[in-house]
This record gives sequence, C-alpha cells and structure tokens, in this order.
Amino acid sequence: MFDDVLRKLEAIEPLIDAVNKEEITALSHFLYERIVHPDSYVVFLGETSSGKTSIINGFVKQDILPVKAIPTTAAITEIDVVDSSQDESYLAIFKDARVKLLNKEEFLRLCESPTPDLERLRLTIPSDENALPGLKLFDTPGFDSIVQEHEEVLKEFIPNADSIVYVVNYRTGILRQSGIEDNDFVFLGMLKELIRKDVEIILLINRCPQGTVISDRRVKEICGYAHDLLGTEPEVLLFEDVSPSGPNQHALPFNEELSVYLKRYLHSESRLCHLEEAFDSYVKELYLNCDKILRARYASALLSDEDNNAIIEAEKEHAARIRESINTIIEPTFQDLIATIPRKIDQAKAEINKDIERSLSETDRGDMDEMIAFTNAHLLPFTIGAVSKNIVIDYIEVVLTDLNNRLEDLIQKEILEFNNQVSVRLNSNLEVASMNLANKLLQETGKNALGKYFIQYGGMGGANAGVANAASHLLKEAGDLFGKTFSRETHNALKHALKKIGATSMKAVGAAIAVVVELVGVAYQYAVWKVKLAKKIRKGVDAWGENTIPSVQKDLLKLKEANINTIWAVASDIETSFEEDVSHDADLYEKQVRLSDSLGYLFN
Ligand SMILES: Nc1nc2c(ncn2[C@@H]2O[C@H](COP(=O)(O)OP(=O)(O)O)[C@@H](O)[C@H]2O)c(=O)[nH]1
Ligand SMILES: [Mg+2]
Repeated sequence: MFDDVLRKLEAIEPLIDAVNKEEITALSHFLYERIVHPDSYVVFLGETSSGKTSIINGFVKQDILPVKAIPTTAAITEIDVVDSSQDESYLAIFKDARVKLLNKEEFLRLCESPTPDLERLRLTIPSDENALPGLKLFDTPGFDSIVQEHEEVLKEFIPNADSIVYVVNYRTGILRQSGIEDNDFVFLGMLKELIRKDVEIILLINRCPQGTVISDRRVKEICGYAHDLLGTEPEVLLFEDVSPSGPNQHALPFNEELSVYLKRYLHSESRLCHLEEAFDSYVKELYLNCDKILRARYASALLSDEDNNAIIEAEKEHAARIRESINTIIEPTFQDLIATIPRKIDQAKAEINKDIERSLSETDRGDMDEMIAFTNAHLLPFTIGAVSKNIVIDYIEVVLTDLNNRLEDLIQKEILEFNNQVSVRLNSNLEVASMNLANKLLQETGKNALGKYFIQYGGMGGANAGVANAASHLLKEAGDLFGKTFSRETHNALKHALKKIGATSMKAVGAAIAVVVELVGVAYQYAVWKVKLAKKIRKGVDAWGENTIPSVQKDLLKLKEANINTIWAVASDIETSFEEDVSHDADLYEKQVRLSDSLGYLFN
C-alpha cells in the first residue's frame, strides 16, 4: 500500500546494516512492521453507560466485553477484529511495555478492575465478515465528571484518535437541559480541544425508538447541540434500542451502517495520506540518523586519538551544559508560572462575572428556567472559554513562548559551539574532500526525535507493544517534544499544550453548570430571579475557578516533565554523536558515507 515509502526503507537497508547498532536495527524492523501493517485508531467515546461497550459487542456479534450499568474504574480496551486465520487472544499491555498473554477469565477480571500498572487490554477477535485489518477499535471507560481518573486517562489517550465514534443515548444524551448528568456537553467541549482537525467524528445515537429516522425531532436536537459544541457537522448513525436475547444476556445493538462506515474509513484517501506522510518522515529520520552516525565514524577514523578524545570531552561538556538548563531555566519558569495561576484565574473570574451579568441584565427572557438553560448551554461555556483564553491561556502562551526561545537559544549556542570545536579539528586535520564528506553530520546534531518516540512507545522492548499509532504520532510527538526547537514542530507543540490546558478549563465548566442547575424548578418572583441567578452564577464561576486552578497546575507540571525529557533527549543526542573506540578503517567508512550520500536524493 505504501510502496514508495517501503522502497525508501529498503533502499537504506545497507546503511542500517553498516551502522550495525542494535537500536537502529530494531527501529527499522519496527518501522517496517508498521508500514506493512499500518494502524489507525477508532476511539469510542461517550458518557458512561451510553452503550459504547454494548455497541462493540454488537459489532462483533458476541457478548464478550463486560457491560456495566454503573461507572467503575476501567481501562482502555483495544479490539482488533481479524480474519479467521488468526486465533482469539487476550492480552494485557503494561505501562513498562511488558505484554502478557491472558486467559479469558483473567482478561475479564482486568477489564472490570484494572491494576495500576496496566496500560491497556487487547482483545483479538476473528471474524471473516467484519475483519478490519489495520483498524483498532478502542473501548474507553467513558466520561464521567465524578470519576477523575477517567478524565486523566481520556485526556492522555484522545489525542491518539484518528477517528471517533461518539455515542450518546437517544433519551438521555446531550443536554436534557436539566443538569449534572449532562456530561456530554462538557465532554464534547473538551474533545474539540484534544483532537486533530482532520479527525472524523461520528455521532452514534444509541437506543433510538424503533423506526426513528434522521429527520426525527429529537435526533435533530441532538445533532444541533453536537454541531454547536464541535463546530462541525458530524456524520450520524442511528442505533435502535434492542432487547437482550435472553434472561442472562445483554443487549447487542447493531446497525450495518457502522461496519459500512468503518470499512469506508479503512480505505479512505485521507487516512492513507496521513499514514503515508507519517511513515515518510520516519524513514527520512531513520536515514538521517544513519547518515550522521556513519559520518561521525568516518571523521573519527581520520582523526588522531587525541582529537577524538577532545571531541568526546566536548560532547560531554556541552551535553552537561544543556542539562543545566533544567535547573536554571525550566524549574524556575514553571515554578513562577504555576504560582501565578491562581491570580490569573481570579482575574478571569471577575471578567467572566462582569460579562455574564451584562448579558443577564440585557436579556428579555422572562422565564428563569429558560434563562438557566441558556446560561448553562451558552453563557457559561462561551464566556468562560473566551475569557480564560484571553486572560489565562494567552498569558501561559507568552511565558511558554519565552521559555521556548530561551531554551532554543541555549541549545543552539551549545550545538554551535560543539560543532565549531569539531569543525576546527576536522579543518586542521583533514583534506578538503574528506572534510566535505564528514561535515554534513554537524547539521543534524540534536535532532534525533525518532529514537525517543520508539523507546517511549515500546518499539524496542516488545515490538507491537507500542501504544502510539503512526498517524497520530506526528501530533503526539510534537506535544512530547515541546521545547525541542528546531522546526515548525515547536509551534504545533505549543499549540497542542495550550489546547490541553484549554480543555482542562472547559472541563471545569461542568462544575459551574452544576451549581447553576441547583436553581432549576425553584420558583422565584419575577422581580428577584435575575438577582438570584446572578448570585448563583457567581458561585458557579467560583466553582469553576476552584476546579481549574489545581487542574491547570497539574497540566503545567506535566508540561514541565515533557520539557525536561526533551532537554535530556537533546543532550543525549549531542553526547552520542561521536562514539568512543571507533576503528581506524577510514576506507570502509568513506565507502559507507559515499553510499549514504548517493541515497540522499530519496529524501529531498
Ligand atoms: N435494552 C437495551 N439496553 C442497552 C442497549 N444498549 C446498551 N444497553 C444497556 O445499557 C447499559 C450500559 O451499556 P454499556 O455498553 O455498558 O455502556 P458504556 O458504559 O458506554 O460502555 C448496559 O446495561 C447495557 O446492557 C440497547 O440497545 N438496549
Ligand atoms: Mg463500557
């Protein structure tokens, strides 16, 4: 399917062999596997008990995943529907990338009560008619504003999605306009912040009364809200309410259209393009990696031991100086930023209250319940969204952009100095021809992002244990590499980090809504309800603030960790550019570098 990319990977095989390093070889095997068997993630989302698990069971026509009426702690479960040449299997993938084969009982037990070290469960189901080679379905614990853990798991996982099936219940889903259980509202707001723009969202309305059609009023209403919240018109699938087939059975909702959709998506142009782009950039990075190693070896072989030792010393020094920035720049910046958040939130709260009170005084709505519904569906989320963007998010952006610039300057300076030191030694010892051959390596110093990705995602340990799918990795990687500053990635990474923080703030809108809802059904006289409502809204906004402060601070702590990891990765990359004890077989290395040069045209 990705013949061009595969050809490139095959073309650089001799280079990979020449490099002869375990991690590079493992990486290339892993990449090959991924290209030959490309994955995309279809993630089932929706409020707890909307029917996600039942729908997946219905899709595979087996009552296999445990269905629950009450929210529990739960793990993300991956479902691979394969053709019947393969066996059914149950796997647990742990956070340290260990993979364990389970029997069905163990699997079911872990589904219901996952252990803290569990990353995910994987179920492989053979089915000839439904096989989806390359699509992985993910059943999620669902969103539930009471179970904090779910939110954390989802916030981490959702950015991996390539396509989303959002499940709502026909009767209860999206804004009954009555209250606290309206998690969908908060969830959809958060979702929009977390996914890539090109991710398709299918709105699946479950448990529709028999004969419901798309023009049904309730369906239109649900779609209208979803449209408002997502800013796009999702495709809609209607699932009829079905009865369980027996006393100890669960309902297996089914609609052919879901398979049609999934199969269409499997072969869609946009999916394939996205994958191709991702693979292409990985193969290129792999090539550049090999190229760099070979050039460094060639240079080492031409230089004296004394020169080599000096370079290795320099490597260590500059790497150490880059790592120092963790204590001198990253730690203090985040400490300040985190300490300033409460003040910024207070400022935002004042602004939000002012804006909402203005709208409230200007409204001509005579009915309080109607106004409450409007407040919760529009005023609170939109005002909070806009104001917290202006006051909180933009502030964080300024601080982080500045941090980024300072880190970038420091890293550039260290790399430049290191490169100069190497250049001087090359210049004074090498002839022009070999100098040119060796030199290109300097441009690539500090850019080794690929290795980090594969290490992180278990590419080395248990191949296939990896959790990140290729297509979404571009985004994920950018997020993880915030602070790694050599390309347009930085901009994306920052945007992504800010989006996550925006999602946190949007999620906390639920707390405000919950407070305002308390007024529903309370009968106040016409003259006083606006005053009462204004007071409640202020309380609600307080609740938003209380929820937002610690969550945003937590997001920032995570971001700090990501920055620190990046600095380590950049430093390690410099530190390993010249290897110790390289043989002096300059002729061999020269040949290898020429080979690498001759392949460069593939990656321009
Ligand atoms: N009668 C009936 N029950 C359903 C249907 N879909 C889901 N359910 C029930 O709704 C409850 C929650 O479903 P579940 O799949 O666990 O929801 P999840 O939390 O979104 O995964 C379970 O008791 C299901 O049996 C349906 O079409 N008909
Ligand atoms: Mg479920």
